[in-house]
Amino acid sequence: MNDTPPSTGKTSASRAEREAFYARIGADNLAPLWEQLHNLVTKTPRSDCQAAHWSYPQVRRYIAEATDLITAEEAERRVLILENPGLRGKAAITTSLYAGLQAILPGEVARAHRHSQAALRLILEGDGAYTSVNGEKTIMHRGDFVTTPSWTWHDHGNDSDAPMVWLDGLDVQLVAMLDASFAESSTQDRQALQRPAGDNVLRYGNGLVPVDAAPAPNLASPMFCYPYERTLASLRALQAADRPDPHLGYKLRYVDPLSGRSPMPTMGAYARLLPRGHATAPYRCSAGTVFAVLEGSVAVTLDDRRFVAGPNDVFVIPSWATHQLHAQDEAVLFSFSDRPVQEALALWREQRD
Ligand code: GTQ
Repeated sequence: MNDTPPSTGKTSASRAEREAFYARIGADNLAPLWEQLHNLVTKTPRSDCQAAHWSYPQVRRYIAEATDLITAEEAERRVLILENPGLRGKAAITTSLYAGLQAILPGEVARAHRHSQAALRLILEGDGAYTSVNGEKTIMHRGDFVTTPSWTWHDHGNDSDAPMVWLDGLDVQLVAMLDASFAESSTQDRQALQRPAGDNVLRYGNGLVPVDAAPAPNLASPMFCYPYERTLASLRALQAADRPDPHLGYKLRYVDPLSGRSPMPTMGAYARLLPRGHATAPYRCSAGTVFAVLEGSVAVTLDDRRFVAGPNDVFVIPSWATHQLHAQDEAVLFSFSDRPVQEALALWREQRD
């Protein structure tokens, strides 16, 4: 803690003298680095973020209560925030990211707005509700990955006959840290549509793009829906032809078809398949990561705890926490993290034991 500068031969001052000095300079908005250097520049990441697990059946009961308590219209977004137990009160699931479970009932609308925070959705329950993004509707099905990039108008609605629930992931804490939050409400509940539903998938998602398509100023993929059936087919192709990576199983990243980069600059999203019985070797990386289970179940083992996550459960692994995943049945997992930010800034690290 107390790293005294090299001695010049003078007697060190007493603790009391130093404390008195700190108090005097404190009044002038100064502080001694040597009292906290090793807390600022740590050997490895030291996070308040903890590993945590939310059981879907349990949270689903609270969601049902929430839908009785408040309408989507009153709430604007009817969401239960997944609060990391080490970061309570901050609406954070990791140090940089927010996650929540959003519910929308048949006939409800979550009105149009836009904000500088980027959002992603992973559909967990229901079939046929929509999100509209910048003038285009996408009809959502379980397992679909949908993005609403920074400053895009978006509204949600449910014209199906069953509740829809999805996982929201936003870069709220990252944007807050940068003091770069801007938001605007639309005067319309539902934004005007300019293209047929699903246009983006056909226009950009078939290994073709319009000849003059150029990257958007918000660095976001023009494809904003990644249908689950395609994700599963890609995972199955890997499984049929390759051996699983010992640390990762079969793992894919979602990409912007124009740039090959992550669909949004601040969050990366990933899909992976773990064959039945597959146990990953110990792994850690510097991006705290949020997982959702789409198929099967996985036992998650960390240094100090173990839990089993089943369908639609969400769990979070903090930065630099060594973990292993053991697929009890064949498992398909979705995950997201701030990895693209760390990579862009040359900060991202991983360790494979
Ligand atoms: O759907 O636009 O969970 O703006 C938090 C903030 C969802 C959304 C959240 C949001 C949204």
